[in-house]
Amino acid sequence: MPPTPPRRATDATAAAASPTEKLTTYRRKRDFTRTAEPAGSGSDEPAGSGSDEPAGSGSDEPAGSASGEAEPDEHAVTGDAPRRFVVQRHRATRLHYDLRFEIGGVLVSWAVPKGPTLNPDVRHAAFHVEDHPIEYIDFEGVIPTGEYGGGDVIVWDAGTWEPHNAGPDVAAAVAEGGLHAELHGEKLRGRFVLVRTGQDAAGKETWLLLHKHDDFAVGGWDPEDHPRSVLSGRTNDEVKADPDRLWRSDLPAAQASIALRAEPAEATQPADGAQLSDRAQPSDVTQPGGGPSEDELAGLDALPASGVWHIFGRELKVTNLDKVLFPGREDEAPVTKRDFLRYTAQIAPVALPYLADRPLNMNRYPNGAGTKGFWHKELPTHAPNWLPQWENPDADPGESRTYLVVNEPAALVWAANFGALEWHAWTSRTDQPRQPTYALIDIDPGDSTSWEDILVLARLHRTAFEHLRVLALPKVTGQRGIQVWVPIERGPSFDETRQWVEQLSRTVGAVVPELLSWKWEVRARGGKARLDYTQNAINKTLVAPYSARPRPGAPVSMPIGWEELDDPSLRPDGFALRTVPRRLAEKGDLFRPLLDAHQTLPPLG
Ligand SMILES: [Mn+2]
Repeated sequence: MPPTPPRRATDATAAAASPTEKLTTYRRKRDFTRTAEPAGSGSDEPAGSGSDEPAGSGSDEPAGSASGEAEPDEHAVTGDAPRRFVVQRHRATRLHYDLRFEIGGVLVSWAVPKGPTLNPDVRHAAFHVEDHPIEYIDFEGVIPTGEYGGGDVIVWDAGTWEPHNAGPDVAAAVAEGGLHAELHGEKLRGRFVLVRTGQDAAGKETWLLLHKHDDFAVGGWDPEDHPRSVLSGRTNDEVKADPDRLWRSDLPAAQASIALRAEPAEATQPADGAQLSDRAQPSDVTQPGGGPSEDELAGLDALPASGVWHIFGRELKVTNLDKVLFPGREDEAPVTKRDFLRYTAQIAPVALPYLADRPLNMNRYPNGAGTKGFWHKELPTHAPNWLPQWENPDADPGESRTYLVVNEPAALVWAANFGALEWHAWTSRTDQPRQPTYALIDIDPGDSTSWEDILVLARLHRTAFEHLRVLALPKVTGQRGIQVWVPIERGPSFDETRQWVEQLSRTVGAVVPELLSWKWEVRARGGKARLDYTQNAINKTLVAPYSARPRPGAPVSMPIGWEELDDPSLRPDGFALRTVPRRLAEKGDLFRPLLDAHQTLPPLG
């Protein structure tokens, strides 16, 4: 075995350090002056420049911020209750597993590229990385893309553990370069050994992780054969497609885990390991109030006409709050910008899965829905630095190049304050902009198309998709039409997708030729409806689910159930900003099944 390297200062003091002192490295790696690198993962990469620290320093730390400081974990202090451990499968620059032990009120951590295994015949390299705050123990979700260490994280295993060789001072054993741990997880059980072997070229401690030949050993066991989260049952792919949470390492640890969707209050921050797997499942979650807190909403109400709103962990400068953005409908009061921002914050966690990782085309009406709007795609240079954005590498000179990407709820609130009354996300994602993830059917009414005609066309599509056994879901547009959204696995081009939709539309349309025109120009259509397949193209969009429309009363483009086509009270503009929260509380997000679908479009006979 190579000689033991000199201990780093953090190790030498680890045994005696308080949780506050132990988190110093973690804090140093966060830069509070700008969007910091995530969750310390900048340095828990198994390879790379993890030991480089950004320029920010712990002195930027807001007072009393980390809860490891305010409320040291009771278990660690008393030593009575079981110690917890977690293994997070983290896809960042490289896939690795983060093995974290609760020791002294923090998570003492190793990054293991090949993962922990029950196989006693192999030894896997491990890299001792900085301690993480205890709040990270149940984090599952995404670390913002575009930042170092950005990626997706699942709670791959969790449970309790006991030290075996350490006596009362486990931190000292780690500092000495050896830890024997008896794990009681859902996947990992039995005796594991971590032993320090040296230092890599970057100065990072190298260790080996192995499983003893005990009753729990399983020859040939491979962690990659057991890919699902013990928290949610989901894979990294599934969490990435529809994350529940975002980790904002520039915030104090107690606030860093940002809910991206509404969830019951009891679902947050389990108090002990036993609750880790009791967390509410995403499907339980419908209440839009779980996004912004009461305090955050009250903060908006308390602002004068302009000011700084603290929302979703960001400071947003908001303006003209009392301006009317939407005239009232019938005898309702008009909708002010303050009302619109409140709605946006409430709906953002619900709408986020349909916007995330996609360029956003903003339909702006800075002077309100009664005026003429315009498309705005280029993110303005005055936009705050933390806004997620994407550079379109294929943009022609003079064409929009830098797009807003709504990867966190506050980004949508920013867009709303910017006057984006309508949100149109691309149907492709930024990493593969030429491959759509939805095929879209747009039942677009003409001047003489009645609502009954639209319903006839929508029901024909319902029948068609039933026959095809393809998952597709409708939404009303908030104006006069209905759209059908069809989730597809990436692969086919926009051209192929558009051809499929055209073929389907012409087949359906042949049943009711009297209702439809296939003419391109509106004037040539004779007032008839059109099945508009042409929006299946790069940078062409339909209005996003839950977006408002620029009409009196702020109607909303709302997902509906297929059976609602037979509800005589259904109207294409029947859901509006003031009624959507109640509807969501009753029905939930009816588009949610689209997010878990993995389907390809079948050949059409
Ligand atoms: Mn990691």
